Amino acid sequence: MSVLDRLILQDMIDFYYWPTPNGRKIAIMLEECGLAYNTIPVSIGEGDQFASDFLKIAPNNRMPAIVDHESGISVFDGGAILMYLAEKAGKLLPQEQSARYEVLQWLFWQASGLGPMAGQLSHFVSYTSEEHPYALQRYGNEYDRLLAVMEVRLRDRGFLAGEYSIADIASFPWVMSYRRLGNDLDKFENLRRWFDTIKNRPAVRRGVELGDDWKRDERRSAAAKAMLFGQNSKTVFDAADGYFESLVGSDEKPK
Ligand SMILES: N[C@@H](CCC(=O)N[C@@H](CS)C(=O)NCC(=O)O)C(=O)O
Repeated sequence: MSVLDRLILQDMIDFYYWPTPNGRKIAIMLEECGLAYNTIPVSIGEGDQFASDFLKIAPNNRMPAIVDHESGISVFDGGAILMYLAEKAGKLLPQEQSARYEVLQWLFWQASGLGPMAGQLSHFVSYTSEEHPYALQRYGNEYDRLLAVMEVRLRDRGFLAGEYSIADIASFPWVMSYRRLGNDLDKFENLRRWFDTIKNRPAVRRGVELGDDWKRDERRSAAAKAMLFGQNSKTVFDAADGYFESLVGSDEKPK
């Protein structure tokens, strides 16, 4: 590696990533901002999120997370990462206070509403073997309601906060999953326009494709399901004590 390559790497952003909707928000943002980044796969079905070095950056044992080697700052959780990158690049989050809060309220709406509700729906649609009609109805209705909130908002503007922003980038991957989540965009004419406009942005395409060829059914194996969906306080304490790392390279299965 040349000295120049080493200098470039030193200033790059390490991007801890796995190709899921939450990961893709940040892949899209990095591409939109044209920031140099080094992708570090966090194979969540294999337990990479419990590695002690990763937990120092992301104590919630969830990706995405970033480390910006230029500033020395690390950030976990999608909304905070989007704000950090927007401020670093001077893009997609206005400075002016009222425009900034237009964006931030929709960013927090995504982080506290659309993301968690679609995430729960996704769990019951794709990752359980038993029937859960109440959960499907509850989260399916809530996802449908949230799409309608976007539809009404987009009746008289192009994007959630007027101009294209981090609020749209945060929301896009969870709208992108609409078919798998049992919805369609037929009754959401303006949301469909918004979706098509964003989908066709070259940076969005590049972000969505990142890791597309990696192993995709990681959450469906029995071991992965046990790793991902049986977590409780013991998991967090075990991870903090290095238990998962002690399993690497051994035949022992997680308790
Ligand atoms: N609020 C977080 C959620 C991140 C999240 O839920 N990541 C999931 C994948 S989509 C994860 O890393 N799961 C690992 C695990 O469940 O142990 C964000 O938006 O960044």
